[in-house]
Amino acid sequence: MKIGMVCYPSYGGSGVVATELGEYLADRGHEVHFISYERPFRMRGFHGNLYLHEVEVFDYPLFKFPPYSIALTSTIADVVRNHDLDILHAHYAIPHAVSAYLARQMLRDGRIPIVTTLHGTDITVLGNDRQFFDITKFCLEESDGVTAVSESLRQETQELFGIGHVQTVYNFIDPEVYKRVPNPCFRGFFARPEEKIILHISNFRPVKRVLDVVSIFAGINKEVPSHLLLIGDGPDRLAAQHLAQDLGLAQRVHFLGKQECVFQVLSLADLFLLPSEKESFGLSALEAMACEVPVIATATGGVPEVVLDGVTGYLAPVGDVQAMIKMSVSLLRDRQLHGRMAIAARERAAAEFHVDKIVAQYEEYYRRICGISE
Ligand code: GMT
Repeated sequence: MKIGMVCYPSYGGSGVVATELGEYLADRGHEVHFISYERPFRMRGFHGNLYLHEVEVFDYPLFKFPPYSIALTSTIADVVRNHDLDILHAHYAIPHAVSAYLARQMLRDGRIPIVTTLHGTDITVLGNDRQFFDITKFCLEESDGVTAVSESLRQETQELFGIGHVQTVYNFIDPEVYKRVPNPCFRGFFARPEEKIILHISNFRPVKRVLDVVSIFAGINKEVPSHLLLIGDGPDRLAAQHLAQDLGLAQRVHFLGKQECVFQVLSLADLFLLPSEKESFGLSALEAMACEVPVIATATGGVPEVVLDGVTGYLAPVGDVQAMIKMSVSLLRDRQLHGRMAIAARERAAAEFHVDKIVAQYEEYYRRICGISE
């Protein structure tokens, strides 16, 4: 099939999922056209089946706000026309599903099917906002297919918008890429052999509760000498840095910024923290599990569908820092329990969220939406 993949290119779950999905579909013989405002950051090198169409926004002194959604719409329409696409797959409702719908309206010669994949905050934050509610509902109703990355998000979407045709397709992992590759030399940069390494990865938005990450770490470190590595960047980074300094932990909290080979850092970690306010899936937790890192997270959104409480990590109520400290300390102190959870995490990630299984589900979904029988 010829597939148009409309996505954010930046550091963040929806862009990562869209990019990796496009690449695996290309490996399986599909022609995939990424449409985005720049090269998706996780995009690999050259591939004969992969194309990138960068959206250029015309700037003009009259525009206080450059009209990105309009530029995106005309780029989508051009790509559909020039490459004879079979289907458009919009990741994240705003503005991608809206622009896909508008592009289809512009193309009078056909009715290209649109699949919209909801990733979380497009529904839980933007969709809940009065300004975006009606347009989100409209473009979901106009999409031929809508998928959600967890059962929890599917239910929330259906309850919020009253639409029936939402299918859960989980996020995925390639266990050949995400696997534990121990590197004592790298580990030695951050911690002595007897110290533990705690990891957090996110875009440091308030919804991730990065300050809780630092507070949980402070509690862990009192009991079990450790270091905290933080990957990513975003609005709460400065506040987290200040909190670490105020708690006297500046030498133990390491802000590594955005990193590409995340599995290398995951391979150093003993524990992964994800104390988010909301989390429709928790891709970073899945990546950690695949690298044999048990997860301490909040029981919010789709996280309990990924992290099995007491099996691949522990779950606590949002904001319950003390509970997360207690769970972390008891796990880090019990070598056998930690080993069992690490293996269970890897097994669950590789079995339930294997890239081959999930990409096949998307292919099947595309065929159904396009009315193609096998
Ligand atoms: O909100 C973010 O953290 C980024 C967002 C995105 O779309 O880039 O992530 C969401 O999508 C990811 C991929 O499907 C999910 O793993 C994250 O759980 C989800 N984030 C939230 O729901 C907060």
